[in-house]
Formats: sequence, C-alpha cells, structure tokens
Amino acid sequence: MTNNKSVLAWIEEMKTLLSPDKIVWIDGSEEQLEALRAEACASGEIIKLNEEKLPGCYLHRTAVNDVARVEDRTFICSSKEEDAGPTNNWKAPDEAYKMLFDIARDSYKGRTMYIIPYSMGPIGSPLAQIGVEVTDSIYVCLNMAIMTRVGKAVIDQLGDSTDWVKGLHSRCNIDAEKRYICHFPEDNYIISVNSGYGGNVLLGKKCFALRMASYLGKQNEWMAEHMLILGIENPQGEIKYVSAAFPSACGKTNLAMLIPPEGYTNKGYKVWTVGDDIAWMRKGPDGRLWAINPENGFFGVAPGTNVKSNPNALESTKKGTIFTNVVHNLDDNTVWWEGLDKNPPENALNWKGEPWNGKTATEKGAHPNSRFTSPAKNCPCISPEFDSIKGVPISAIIFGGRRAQTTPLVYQSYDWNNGVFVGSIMASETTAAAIGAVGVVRRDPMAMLPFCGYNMGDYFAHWIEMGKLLGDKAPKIFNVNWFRLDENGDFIWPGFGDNFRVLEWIIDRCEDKADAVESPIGYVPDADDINIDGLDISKDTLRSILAVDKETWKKEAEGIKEFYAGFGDKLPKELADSLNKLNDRLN
Ligand code: GTP
Ligand code: SPV
Ligand code: MN
Repeated sequence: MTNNKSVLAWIEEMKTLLSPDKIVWIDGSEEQLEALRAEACASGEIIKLNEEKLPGCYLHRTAVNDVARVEDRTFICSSKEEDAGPTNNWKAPDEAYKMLFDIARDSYKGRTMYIIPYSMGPIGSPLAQIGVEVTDSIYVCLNMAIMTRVGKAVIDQLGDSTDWVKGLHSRCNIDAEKRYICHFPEDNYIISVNSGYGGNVLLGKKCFALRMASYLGKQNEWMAEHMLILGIENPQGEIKYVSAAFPSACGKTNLAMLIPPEGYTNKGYKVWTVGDDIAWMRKGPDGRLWAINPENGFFGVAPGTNVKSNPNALESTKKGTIFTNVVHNLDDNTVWWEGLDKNPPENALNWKGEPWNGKTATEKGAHPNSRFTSPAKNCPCISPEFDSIKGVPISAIIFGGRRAQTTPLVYQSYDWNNGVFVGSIMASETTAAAIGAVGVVRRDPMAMLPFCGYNMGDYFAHWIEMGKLLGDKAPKIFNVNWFRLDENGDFIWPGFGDNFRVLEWIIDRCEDKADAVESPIGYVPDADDINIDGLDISKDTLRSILAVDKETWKKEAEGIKEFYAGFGDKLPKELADSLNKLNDRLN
C-alpha cells in the first residue's frame, strides 16, 4: 500500500504490540467496504436494513455501558501538566503510554488489524491533515469511510512525509473501568482503548480534528473549532458564510441544514451546508478567514430528527447510512427513534436489542445519544463548495448554548476581543452526548470544553492573536440562544427553520443594514429588527427573549469571575478587561 517509512515502522510496532491474526489495509474501494459489511453482518456486528426502504443502510448497537463520550476518562498527555490546563484531565506521557500499551498488548489476538489511512479535509487541500488509525472494529472502518476520506488516495497524497497523526484504537473487552481516550499532542499520537462508541473511536473526529488540531492550529496560525459552517444565499444569488459553535446536542446539525420559512424561500433565500460539527479556519490570501469542514459525513443525533425539524438531515439518512442505538422496527426491518413521528412501531427492539412495543413502552426505545452516520453527499442542501480545497470565507462567527434563562435570543459583541469574551463565557446545559448528568448548566467556552487539546487560557490567547492577524477583515461575532423556556417549561422561540430570522439579522449587521440597541452585554436587536411575519409569537414575547436583565447578569458576571480565576495568569488581559467593562456597564 505504501513505502512511507514512518508509517511502515509504526505499523510494525503495532503488530508486535497487538498481535493481530491478520492485517488489512483499507484501500477505500467499494468492493472492500462491501466485503467488510458482509463480514460484519455475518458476525452480528451490524444488521442489514430493508434494502428497498433504506438502501445500503445498517444498524449497530454498542455495549450498554458504551453509549457516549467519556469526558472523565479523556486525557491530554502533554509533558507539562500546565500545558493541559485547568479544564483538561492530564496524565504524564510516559506513564500513560505504559498504562495504555499494557492494556492493549495482545488485544488483537484472534482479530484482524485494520489500517485506515484517512484525510481530514479534501485530499490535497492546504488545510487538510492526514492520519492513520489502526482498529480491530469493522464498525469503525465503515464509519471512518463515511466520515472521512479514506484509502489509497490518502496514502499516496502523504508520500514519504512524516507529517501525520497516529491513532491506535482497540476495543479490548469494552471494560468501562479500563476505558481511556488519550491524546499526546507533542507526539501526534492518539490512543483509545475499551470503547466502541463514535466520538471515542472515530479518531479523525473529536480526537484529531479538534483536540490534536487545536494544538496544531495554535502553532501555525489557524483554528480548529467545534463549529458548523453554512452558506446563506440571498435572492440576488450572493452567498455569505457563517460558522457557529454550540455544545454537543445543542443544534449545530439542525442549523447547518435549515430550510428558511416559506416567506423567505418564496423570495429565493436558501441555506447551503458546508459542515455540521467541525471547522478548520485559516487566514486566506485576501486577508479574510477561510473555513473548511474536515469531515466527509454527518454523525448526527437521531432523536428529534424528523421531516419538520430537519428534513435535509432525515433525507441524508435514507441511503448508505449506519444507525447506532436506535429502535429496530421488526415489521419492515427499518429504524425508528423518539421524535421521528407519532407512530412508534409495536413489534420492535429497543436500542439494547430487547423486545419493545412503542405503543405501551414506558422507557425510550432509542438511546438519547443514538446517532446516524451519513455521507455528506446525501444531503440535499450540501454546498457546491463542500469539496473546495480553499474553503469558504466566513462573515460571522456565532456562539450559542442551551440556556433556559439569562442569555437573549441573539446579541452581537462590541468587537473581536469582546467577541472572544462572549465565546469564553458560554454556558450551556449538559446533554446526553457525554456520560454524566444531563441538564446541568456548566461553562463551555466556545463549545470546546471537552475538545481543547491544550491549556484553555492559551487557547483564549490564540483567539486574541487571530483577531490581530485578521484585523478589520475579522468576522463579526454573535451569540444566540434558541432555548429560553417559559414558566411552563416550554421553548419560547420556535427555533429550527425559524432561526433563519435571526441569521438574517446577523448577516444584515455584518453589512451595516440592520439596527441594534446597545445593552450591557453587546448589541441587541430591537423587537422590530427581527422579522416575525407568519410566526405565532407576539412582539412582547419576542421583546422578553431579547431583554438583558441587569440583576441576572450581575450574578452571571460573578460566575464568570470565579470561572476565570481558574486560569490564573494564563487568562489574557483582554478578557479580564472585557469582564471589568461588563461590570462597569451593569453598575
Ligand atoms: P452534536 O452532534 O452532539 O455536536 O450535536 P449538534 O450540536 O449537531 O445538535 P443537533 O442539531 O443534533 O440538535 C440536538 C438536539 O437539539 C435535537 O434534539 C434537536 O431537536 C434540538 N434542537 C436543535 N435546534 C433546535 C432549536 O432551534 N430549538 C429547539 N428547541 N431545539 C433544537
Ligand atoms: C459531540 O458529542 O459533539 C458529537 C458526537 O459530535 S461525538 O462524535 O460522539 O463526539
Ligand atoms: Mn459535536
């Protein structure tokens, strides 16, 4: 497959360590993938679904103790603890390597070692990066073949370069007590043991494209962010691109694929999806910030996806898709999840594979973090720029979280540095995307808390530096919150496609075409500045979710101060200044 000495030497090491029975290089060919699917069907690892209704689609169930990312078992193994910073778990590299190699030793006995060369980003893009993952899981191979560009073309692109990221994955015994997801940013090395769940084992995704890449970006003036990328086309055919960072299960896939309300589509507005989870961004030759989506597919949250909330995502799952931990409808060999429709199957298996009747069940059938893995090409609104090697220019960066109170529907930062402040103070209710309590508000700066590969104080400083580098060509920075609740616990803002109304204000602000009022936290639209034509929401209600309550924000500012204290002298002065100014405006 390759003559690359650095790759071959590492594969030899892996062979000696893991003792596989057999070795298979993933070449990216359809014949090989089809043979792997057949093998995994025969062993029960995946189940072939109804070929008429869901061509090329499969169902997989993970172990019941292995259904989400494990943040408390995720480590940044930098040589100095300080370089992991106060928000990451840290292990000393020597100790971590020893522990992980001891766990993984001989774990491929009786199994096959699959070697997956993959590219994050279009092959040959100056923004793309290459990795090689070894795994003992066909499920991982099949998912990586959807989520990334894999195979011969990638290894040919690498040539004899040593610039690639090593990824060792071993399922071992799926022992939760010995599950570790470890990153060695200084060695370009990722090791994941005892898991078979997406974010823990598709090493190109969170491990490489965010944790490793954020570290690489810091050194080379680029940014790796937990952001969707979308293009907004106006009736004149002009397209403006924005990127948006929301924490896991807080609406990136939904926003990335939204269909504008009828009044807008009739006029000719349209949204194009470039990415739904990760953005790599670099200053382009014209001085603007350009972004690519390093992924090649969507690993999306299934529950809540339906023909009304996200028809484009649903359509993307209709062929060539792997479903993980959803309901298996035995009547027609299809899948179902909560929020798909009001017609749950009666003759079905739940995500654990137990008999389940949707009409009488008291427990959910699909796991709240059940997922679909779909090729990006399936998406009806995939951007024509999806494969562009230079990416797309970003006009606005949007931060957002899940906040029942406090944060208004939308506001704009005063300037770049204040925008970095806005991103750094993000807080959101936790979701099922990671193991742990759900619904607890926690600080999640730039939606990167679980994904920053180095000291978050240095990461803030990198954002400040990027602002200096971009100067007056820097994107404008905004914050949104679709999740304000009323006294009955219902969402006040309709969300989904109607979020386009907020995007319109954002784009208009970038072009100096929309008004705003100054508030202590930034520029907020007046209720007249957001178009609510055709919506079942009153001006007063809109006003209530645009309001910035000083007393609430004074408490918020105290929380920020406490959070910032954790960064010690790593906290950039610009952010401390922003907090002081916020306090001045509040008092
Ligand atoms: P990850 O893949 O984990 O990074 O998640 P994500 O950020 O892509 O989140 P996704 O778009 O999959 O949405 C997660 C959940 O939020 C789903 O249950 C959606 O139905 C819900 N959601 C998304 N957008 C909105 C919105 O505008 N309003 C409300 N109320 N819910 C939303
Ligand atoms: C997330 O949790 O943000 C995801 C899913 O996108 S995972 O790949 O598991 O990280
Ligand atoms: Mn995500």
